[in-house]
Amino acid sequence: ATSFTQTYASRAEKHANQAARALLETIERKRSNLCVSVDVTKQADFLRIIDVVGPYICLVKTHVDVIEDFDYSVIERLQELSTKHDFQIFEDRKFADIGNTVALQYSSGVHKIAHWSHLTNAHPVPGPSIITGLASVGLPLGRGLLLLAEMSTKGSLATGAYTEEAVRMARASPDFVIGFIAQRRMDGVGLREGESAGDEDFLILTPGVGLDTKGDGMGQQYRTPRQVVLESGCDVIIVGRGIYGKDNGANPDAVRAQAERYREEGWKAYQERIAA
Ligand code: BMP
Repeated sequence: ATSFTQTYASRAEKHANQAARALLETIERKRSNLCVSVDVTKQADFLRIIDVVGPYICLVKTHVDVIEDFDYSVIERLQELSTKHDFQIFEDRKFADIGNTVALQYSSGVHKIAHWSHLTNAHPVPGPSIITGLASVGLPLGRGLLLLAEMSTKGSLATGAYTEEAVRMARASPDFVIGFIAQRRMDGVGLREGESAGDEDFLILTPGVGLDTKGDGMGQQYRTPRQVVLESGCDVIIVGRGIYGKDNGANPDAVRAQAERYREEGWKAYQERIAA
């Protein structure tokens, strides 16, 4: 069986990277392949939303640089919530510079991402040295990296040969690169003649997920959990505004209801997939 029909639990057993294993185990334990993306600008909104959705998710995705009243105590609260509700953390930093610079951006500055974020991601545009730079910081801490192989936005340039090169870059660093931000399964993509996929198992985390709208008027494109998990073979659905709405999650009951709804849809699609 390919990873398409394998359970999260059986994939966890085989994964060499600690962060990948932890995520897969969390998904299985909580029966949730839902990641919530909490893109709000106030600490209080950020922490309230996470506390409400915590029971229904495997992963919290952050953009900590948008928090206006950021200080390091937000991270400490986030870590407490991660323990309380049993979820992993993914700072969606989208690194895109030379190895030396990304190593500094990952380890240092105000946010010290590597110290608290189990997963982070990078654009493959600089080439393999971006992985070397990030791995020098992240590997000793047991972290995992996702490469942006595709994007959800209209007119994305991350297609075709670019996507294939991203997968080749990942294949060359299996200890640290655990998968992709992408819109579909990537097993075997970009293999050259005579190469085989072996037992590679990339995790696919997929943004651009929404049940009620097709887009946001700024290029975002939404697909349903069923399209993403069952039809495209992705592993984790990433949902932001579909869960916390237009009012920064002011109504906790509404946020909870949406989190339950997306969790349910994502899990149903997975169960159908492994039964295929
Ligand atoms: P929303 O569900 O509200 O559209 O949010 C999607 C989130 O996923 C945002 O945080 C965005 O930065 C991120 N994202 C995306 O939408 N498409 C991509 O291709 C890659 C992303 O990281």
